[in-house]
Order: sequence, then C-alpha cells, then structure tokens
Amino acid sequence: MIWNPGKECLSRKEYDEIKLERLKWTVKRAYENVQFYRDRFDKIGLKPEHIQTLKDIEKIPYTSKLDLRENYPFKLFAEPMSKIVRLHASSGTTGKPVVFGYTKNDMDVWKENISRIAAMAGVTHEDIAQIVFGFGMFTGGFGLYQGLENMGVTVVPASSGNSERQLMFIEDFGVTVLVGTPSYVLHLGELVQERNLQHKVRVGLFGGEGHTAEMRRQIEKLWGIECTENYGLTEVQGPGVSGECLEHDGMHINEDSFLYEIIDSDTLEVKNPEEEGELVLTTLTKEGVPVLRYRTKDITSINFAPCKCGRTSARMAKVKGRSDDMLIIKGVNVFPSQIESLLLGMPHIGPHYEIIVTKKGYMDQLELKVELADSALLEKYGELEALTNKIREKVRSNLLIDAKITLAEPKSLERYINGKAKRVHDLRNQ
Ligand code: DLL
Repeated sequence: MIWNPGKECLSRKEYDEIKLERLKWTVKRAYENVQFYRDRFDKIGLKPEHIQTLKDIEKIPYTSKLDLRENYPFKLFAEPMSKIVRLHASSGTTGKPVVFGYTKNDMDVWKENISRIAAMAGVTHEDIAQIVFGFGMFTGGFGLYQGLENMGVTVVPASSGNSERQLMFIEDFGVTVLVGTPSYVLHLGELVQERNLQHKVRVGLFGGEGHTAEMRRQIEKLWGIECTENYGLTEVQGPGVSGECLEHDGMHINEDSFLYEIIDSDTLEVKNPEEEGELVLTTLTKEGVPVLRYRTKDITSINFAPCKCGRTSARMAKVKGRSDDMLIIKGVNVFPSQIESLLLGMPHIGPHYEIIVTKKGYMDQLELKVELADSALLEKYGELEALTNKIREKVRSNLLIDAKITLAEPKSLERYINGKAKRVHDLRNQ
C-alpha cells in the first residue's frame, strides 16, 4: 500500500516545484531566524532572494557536524522554546551532542514520513510492531513509534536490551513486525534459533546503521522474515528520510521533506547524483531547526527511475559507509562493509566479527577477529587452519591487504544490545 500517493508518486517536474517552493521558504526562515545562517550568508553577500532555482542551492555554504556542535544547545533554533514540543540529541561520542527541537508541525511531518516508510515495508494497522530501538534522546525509538501509531499499528515499545523479555513479548503478543538495528535483531535471531522460539514476525524494519546483503541473509535465515531498511539522521529529523519498499531496490526518499545532493567529499564539488558520493541534505519543512546543506558523510547514490512498486520518488542506494569510517590501511581505502561482505559469505563463519587496526612501527596492521558459526570445527585444527588461510587469501585478493585472522569461539565476541554495533577498533592513534 502507498501511504500518500499524492506525495510519493509525483512527476519529476512536480517534485522540483515543491522542492523549490519549500527551499525558498526554508532559506528565508533560516536567514531571518538563525544567527548562524545569517552570519554565513552575510559574509559572502548572499541573500535569500538569490535562491531562485534548485541549482542556486549551490551558492549556500555546507553545514558540518562541527558547525552544529558549536551552536549547542539551542542557537540553531528558528522558533522560540514555547513552540518546541520535543527535544532530541545526536549521540555525540566526544564533547557535547547536537540538540534538535521539533515544533508540533515538525512532529506531524515526521509521523507522516515514518508512516510512508512503514507502509513501503508492507506494514498495516493489522500489525503488531515491537520496537527494539532505544527510547530516549536517540531518535530511533520515538521516531518509529509515533509513525507506526499514526497508522493504527499496535506498538510494543520494548526499547533495547533485556533480550529474554523481548523474546517473551514477541512470542506471547504475536508480534508481526520487528523494528530495530540490524545488529541487535541479529543477536535476538540467534536466541530465537537456539530456543526454537515460535513466532509470527514476518517483516523487519531496520535502520540506524547499515547492514550488508550477507548480514541480511543471516537475519532472514535466523528469523525466517523479510528484511527492509530505512535511513535517517538526527540532524535533519531522525528516521524517515528514506525507506525501502518490498521491491528491495533502494530506499525511497521523502522528497517533499528533504533535498538531496551528492558531492565529492574531497573536492566538495556537486556531482551527478546518480554517481556515488557523499549525501548532503537540506530540510524542506523543518520549523524548529532548519538545516541547510548538511554534510552527512554517508556514501550513496541516487536512482531516479520509477520503481516497480508504483512510487516515483527518488531512491538512495544502500549506504556504502561513512566517509569518516573509511579506513586507509597501508594506503588502501577500505570500508568496513566490504570486509563484512567478504566474511559473511563464507561457510563456517558466523555474522560476528571485529576489525582491529594497529600500527607496528610505521606499518599499519589489520586484524580480523571472526567468530565461528558453530563449535563443529573447534577440535579440528587442520580445518581451522585451512579456514584461516582461506579468509586471509580472500581478504588479500579482494582488498590487497595482508590481514591477521583470528578465529573466535562461537558466542565469544561482543553483542550490541543497547545501540549501534561498534565493530571497528582503529587503535593507530593510541
Ligand atoms: O540513526 C536515525 C535512525 C534511527 C535512522 C532509526 C533509521 C532508524 P543518528 O543516531 O543521528 O540517527 O545516526 C545517523 O546513522 O548518518 C548513518 O551514518 C547511520 N545510518 C542510519 N540509518 C542507516 C542505514 C539515526 N539504513 C547516522 N544504513 C547516519 C546505513 C545508517 N547507515
């Protein structure tokens, strides 16, 4: 079912008209109400009236995470606190987080955007959806909750952690939809299989972090469900920027809310959006905190072809990684997702691994800790060695890097039950 055909099935021309009108509105409000943007515009002699076409957006400077952080907590707000009904904050690992405020209208748009992406995944009001994202300042829990409730779905706001209770609800409540990070759902899937738990879950809505096709196959195998993915970030709303339909060919962007560009992260030049590059987003409806040309660091590309599902909204490709997650090991650019794809396609390998990068003298060293799928091989030293060599060879021939491979016993590597997985440990600067 298409939640809002009037907004999800427009022609390119109609999308461009809406986008231009809303861009002008956003730029004017940002200039008039937010000192940060006014200063930036004034510095280069730019006025809101100079934005007359969609291409004119290129006159506006990019906004970075640091820009947002420097305006902590409320300096980017375009509305007085009396109009703000909710605050969320990005998960800052160092220093202050970035805080975002939502007006009542922002909440309505957010709800609508989530309802659209959930409908894309085949969710209806007949479903019972358990949300295993954390509820709190992270946008995942509340974001999905309000959009699903808006559709009439029965929501089980279980939040993250406490896996035994999660399984109890899934079984006893007849949960049909699972909503969470793929890494946590994968962990729950292992428990489901271990306990031979009978469940009715048929579809998963995953986001907050990426997962490779191989990881998806593992989740589908463990759960016997159909997986879909959605994308978003706190800086422009939270979840609901885009979502995957059951054609599984990219994530439909809510184009009437977000203007996308693809840029070259090094030269900062705007690219043809169909080419791979860094996604830059501008909010088109946000009242609380409008954001102009935010550099997401996420690497993707845009597909404008109408989808078989009937929607015409542009689709973004699966995020390949973040430009700041890209590891440069011995001069070779490596995305963690490439390593995941290599490992998870191999027999005897479970879906858990760690990437550890260290330095020996001036030389980078890559170690992959890889968990065995089951204990069958544990006593067979010859086979363990053969497997280790096979992985090393696969990494060498695909990534041109010599890696140390350490096989770990089943269930010995960390599981991520309270948030996003952290599989990369780059210890080179320590
Ligand atoms: O993760 C919002 C969200 C919650 C999206 C739940 C979907 C579902 P942040 O914590 O601000 O917000 O993190 C945003 O997470 O820039 C990406 O790097 C990454 N990310 C989110 N969704 C995906 C995805 C939420 N489907 C950052 N694939 C983004 C890959 C994703 N990366």
